[in-house]
Parts: sequence; structure tokens; C-alpha cells
Amino acid sequence: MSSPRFVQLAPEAPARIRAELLAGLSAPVATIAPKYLYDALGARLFAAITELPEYYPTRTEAAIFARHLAEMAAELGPATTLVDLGAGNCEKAERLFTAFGVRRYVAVDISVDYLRTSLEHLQRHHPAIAMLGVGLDFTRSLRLPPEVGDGPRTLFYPGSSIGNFTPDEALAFLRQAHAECHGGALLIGVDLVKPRGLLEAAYDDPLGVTAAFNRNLLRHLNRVAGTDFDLADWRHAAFFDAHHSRIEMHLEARRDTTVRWAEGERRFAASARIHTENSYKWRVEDFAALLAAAGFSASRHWCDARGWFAVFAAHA
Ligand code: AVI
Repeated sequence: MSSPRFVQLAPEAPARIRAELLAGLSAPVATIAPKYLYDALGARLFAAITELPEYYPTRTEAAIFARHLAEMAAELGPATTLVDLGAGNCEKAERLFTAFGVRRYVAVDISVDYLRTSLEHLQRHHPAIAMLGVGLDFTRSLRLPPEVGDGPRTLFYPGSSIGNFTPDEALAFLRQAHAECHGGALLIGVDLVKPRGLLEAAYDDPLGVTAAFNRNLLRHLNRVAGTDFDLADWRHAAFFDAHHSRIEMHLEARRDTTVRWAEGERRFAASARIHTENSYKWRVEDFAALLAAAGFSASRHWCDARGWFAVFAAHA
């Protein structure tokens, strides 16, 4: 019985993570990168978000895949090597294995610790597929290790996580993805522009799960950066900025408050904010143009009937 292999690429040193977080907190517009939303509890809260009736992206994307899988496979040809970016529990990729004739599955996430259990479980169900887990923060740089092997690769980036990059960052990321395809293809989920009310409900749900997800970032910061945030002082704020075509998430001070750490502090007046996430909403034609600018030669997309979400297949 084969078992998965694992490669952890150099994780960022704790001192650098701390320095980056504190620099963001001290910047004129206080900002924390959204990847810090995902500590162990944050990952669970995100999983809960995907179950909320208001959070349409996950189930809309799943329905598009369920309906058009055969056409996608026909468009792209066999995905002998499937590279899953942000694999987590690997569930989305598993649904592609048969239709895409996957022979080698590479699950990539920020740490192999997040992948071990899911990949070992998956390997038991798919003993004929060679499996590799790669620990890599690909939001910094997408350079896959040699263990992935030569030959064309199909990169799989579902969930509209591309929306958490600014358009410039998305272009830089897609250029790296293009190079890493080795002449293969990209299959990517993209959330689309839609009426403000639908968007804002998805990012500020009445149950308060997204608020908990956002505020949990402060607990994470207290742990890794040594800050003394009092969660009671901060509320969740999320709104659609039509000019930038993005949902912005912030943490907003309920009252004047001062946050302290070993070598510094920052005072926040009531209503001051810390920017914690952007979630860009694309138009189909703009995203197709972005793929072309990144070097992909031909792209096709599939949408749900309401035109809320798109899955793009692009040839490298
Ligand atoms: C992971 N990412 C695509 C989610 C999104 O919709 O931007 C993260 C999220 N933030 C709040 N709710 C969900």
C-alpha cells in the first residue's frame, strides 16, 4: 500500500512573522494580511462560514463543478498531475480524480501539518494515485519543489481565493502559476460582481460567524505577536466598495483603546479600523483579460444560472 510523501519548504521564521504583523499594525492604515485569519480555530470558523445560507460561493462553485465536470475534463484533457493550491481537507480535488484521470496528486498548503491527516485518509481511498503534500506559503511565492516532477501540471485553485489578492497581486500570482503549469493548465474559481445586498450579507452574516472569524484574528495576533488586544474593544465591519469592486473586512474600535506589545504601542480612537481582508469580485471579461495578461493562451468558463460565480479553465 503506497503512502503519501511530504515536503515542508522553509517556513517563515517566527521573528519575521512577528515583525511583519507589527509593521502592518503600525502602518498609517493599520493592516493585517488575511492569511493570519487561519489559525486552527480560524480554519474551523471558515469551514462554518461555508455552511451559512448567506455565504453562496462554496456551494455555487460546487454546483458548477458537479454540472460541468465532464466538459471541463474534455476541455483540459487528462490532468495526470493535479496540483491543488490551498488544499486543506482535499475534498474539492477528490471530486476531480476520476473525470480528470489523475495519476499524481500534489496538495499544497501553508503547512504540511494541515495536510497530513487528510492526505493519509485520501491515499487509503485512492491507492493507485501517487500523493505528495507540500508545505508552502504560495501567497509569498509560488515555486513548487522538484519532488512535484517534470511534465505538464494542472493547477487547481478553487474557492475564489484569488479574490483575496489585489488585481496587481493576482496578476503576479497568475504569472507564477503559468510558469508552474509547465505547459499544462489552470482550473480556477472566481467570485463575480453582484448586487451589494447579497455580497454584504455573505460577509456579515446574522449569526455572527464571519464576525467571530474576523475577531479571532486578534487572538491569533496576541499569541504570535505578543500584543494585548482586548476582543471586547473590537467589532467586525464588512462592506462592498464598488469603486474597487471588493468586499473589505475591517476590525473597528468600539471605543478609544491602546494596544501594547514589548517594544511599542498604538492608540486607536473610537471607530478607527484595522483592515483585515479584501475579497475582490470580478467581471468575467476582466478576469479573462487577466488570464491572457498572465500568459494563458485560451480560456473557457462555466457559470451558475444566476451568474454569481465562474470556474475558468485556461491553457498555459
Ligand atoms: C477564502 N476566501 C476566498 C474567503 C472569501 O470569501 O474571500 C474568505 C472569507 N472571508 C470572509 N468570509 C470568507
